[in-house]
Amino acid sequence: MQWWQDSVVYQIYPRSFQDSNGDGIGDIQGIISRLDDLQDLGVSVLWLSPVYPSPNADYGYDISNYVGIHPDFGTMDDMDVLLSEAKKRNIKIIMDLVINHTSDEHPWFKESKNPKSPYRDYYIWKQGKNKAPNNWTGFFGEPCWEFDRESGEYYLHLFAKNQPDLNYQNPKVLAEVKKIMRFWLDKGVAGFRCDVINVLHKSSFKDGKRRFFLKGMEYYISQEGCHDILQELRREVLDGYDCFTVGETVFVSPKDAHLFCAPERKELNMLFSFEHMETDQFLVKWFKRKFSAKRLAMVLAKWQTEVAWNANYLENHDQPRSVSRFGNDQLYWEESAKLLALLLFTLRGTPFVYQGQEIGMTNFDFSSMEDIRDVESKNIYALTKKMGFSSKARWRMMQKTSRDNARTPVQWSNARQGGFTTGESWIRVNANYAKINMHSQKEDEFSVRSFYKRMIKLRKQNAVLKEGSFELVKATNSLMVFKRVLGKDSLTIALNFSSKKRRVDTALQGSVLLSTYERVQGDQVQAQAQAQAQAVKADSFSGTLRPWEAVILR
Ligand code: TEU
Ligand code: CA
Repeated sequence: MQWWQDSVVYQIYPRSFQDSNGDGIGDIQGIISRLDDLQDLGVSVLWLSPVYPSPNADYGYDISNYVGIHPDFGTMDDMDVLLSEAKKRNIKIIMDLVINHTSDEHPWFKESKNPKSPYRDYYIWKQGKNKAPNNWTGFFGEPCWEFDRESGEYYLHLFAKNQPDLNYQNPKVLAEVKKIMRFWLDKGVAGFRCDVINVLHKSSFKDGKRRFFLKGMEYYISQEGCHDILQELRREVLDGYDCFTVGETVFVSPKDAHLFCAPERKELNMLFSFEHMETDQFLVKWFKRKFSAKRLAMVLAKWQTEVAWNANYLENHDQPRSVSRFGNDQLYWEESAKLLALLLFTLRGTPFVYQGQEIGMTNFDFSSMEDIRDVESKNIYALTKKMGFSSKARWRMMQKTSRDNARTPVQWSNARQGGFTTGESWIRVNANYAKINMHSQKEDEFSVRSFYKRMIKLRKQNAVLKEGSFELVKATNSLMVFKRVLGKDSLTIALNFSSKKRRVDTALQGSVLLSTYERVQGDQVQAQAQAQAQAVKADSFSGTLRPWEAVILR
C-alpha cells in the first residue's frame, strides 16, 4: 500500500473554515489554529481549496496568480508556517490545481486580449460571424463564448465568463503549468487535487450534440490529448517527488477511471467521480430526482468493483450536505450522520472528509437569494427564470442543490456566529450552530464527531477495511449490505437507509464489531477494540437494524 492509500484526507474550504482576524473571511492563521483539532480527529492529509490571489468570481477557482497567496487568506509566510506546523503533526498538505482556466484578471489573459501579444495563444480565441464560433454550452448555465470587443474575437470559457480556458495546444501553457507545480512541490506540498482535469484538451471546435443538458462535451471530455498531458506532467514533474494526485473528473465511467488511474499508465493516482452524486440530482443541477438508496448502493458497488482504487467522498464544496440529501437531517440527524460516516470509511479507497461533515453539518437555512453568494447558483436561478420555471420551483431547486449549502462557515461553538468570526461572516452562518457545533461534539464521546474519530481509528487498524475487496450482498430501497474480503478474513457491512426498523436477512450472521447505535464508555473503547480484534465476546447480530442504524459484522 502507498501512503496515500492509507491516509484519510480532510478538505478545507479556507474561506469558510476559521477566521482569525475578524474580517469575516476564513484564513490560513485560522487553519493553523485548528491543526490540533484535525490531528485529534485523525486525518493525515489536508486538501486546501484555492488560497491563491483571485478576484473571486468563483471564489478562488478563478486564479490571477498561481504562486501567491490571496491577502484575504494571509501571506506566503503564513503558508510556510502552515506547512511546517502541519508537518510537526504528521499532516501533509495538497493544493488545488486549477489549470483548465485562469481568471480573466490573470496577467496572461490581460496580455492575451491583444491579438499581437505572445500570450494570445495561451487562450482559445476564435472568430464568429456575429455569433459564437460554435453551439457549445458551459457548465454554469451560461454561453461559453464571450465576445471581446478589443480584439474582435470570442474566447472560450467552459465555466464563468471570468474563467477563460487555457489553450493546451500551445506547449508554452504546459511549460508554465510545470513551473507552477514544481514551485509548490519544492515548498513541500504532498500533491494536488486537480480541478476538472479531464477537460483540458479540446480536440475540435465543431458544433456538438446535446448530452445531459450540455452541448460540445464529446470534443473536450477525457480526450486522448488529455491523457498525453497527464502523462507528461507525471513523467516530467510528479515522478520527481513523493506525492500523489487526485483528479476531479466530470462525466467519467469506470472505464475512463481505469485509463486515468492504472498505475502503469502513469497519469493520476485516483479520481473523484460523480455518478453517486447523481442518485438524487444530476450534475447539471436543475434536474428533479428523488434520492434512492438502492441507486446509491448500485452505483457505489459498480465503482467499487470495477475500479481498483477510488477516491471516496460524500461531500465537497460543490455539493449539498450529505446528511441532508442521503440521510434524515431532522428526526434521525445523528443516526443518519453516523451511518454515512460508517459507509464512507468501510468503502475500498481513500476516504475524503469535507469540513463540517464530521459534525454532521446540514444544508444552509437560507431565506432568499440575498443569502446566496455562489456564481453557479445565481446563473442557474436567472436561467431557469428565462426558461419559465415558477419562482417556487426555482427556490426549491436552490435549497436542494446550491453549492452554498456546503459553504456556510464551520460551526465551532455556540458563541455568536458559531465561533467562526468575531466580525460579520462573508456568508451567513447556519442558525443551527447552537445545536450542531464542534465544541460540544468534542466533549461528547457519543457525538457524530467522536464517531468519525472512531471510524478513522478502526480503518487504520483494520487491514480488511483498507485492502479488502468489495462485494455487494444486497441493495433495496432501504438496505445496503456489502462485504469486504481479504484472504480468509471478511467483514459484512449492513446499513439501513430508512426511518423504520428493518429486518436484514436471517442468513446474515456474525458478531457485531460496531454499531452506530452503540454507546461505549471512553476507556472501554480500547478494551472492546482488543476483544473484537481477537473475536472474543461480542454481541451476535439480531438480524434487525434500527432506524438509520449501520453495523459492521464479523
Ligand atoms: O468543479 C467542476 C464542476 O464540474 C462543478 O462546477 C460542477 O459542475 C458543479 O459544481 C455541480 O456539482 C470544479 C470546482 O470544484 C468548482 O468549485 C469550480 O467552480 C469549477 O471546477 C470551476 O473551476
Ligand atoms: Ca480573516
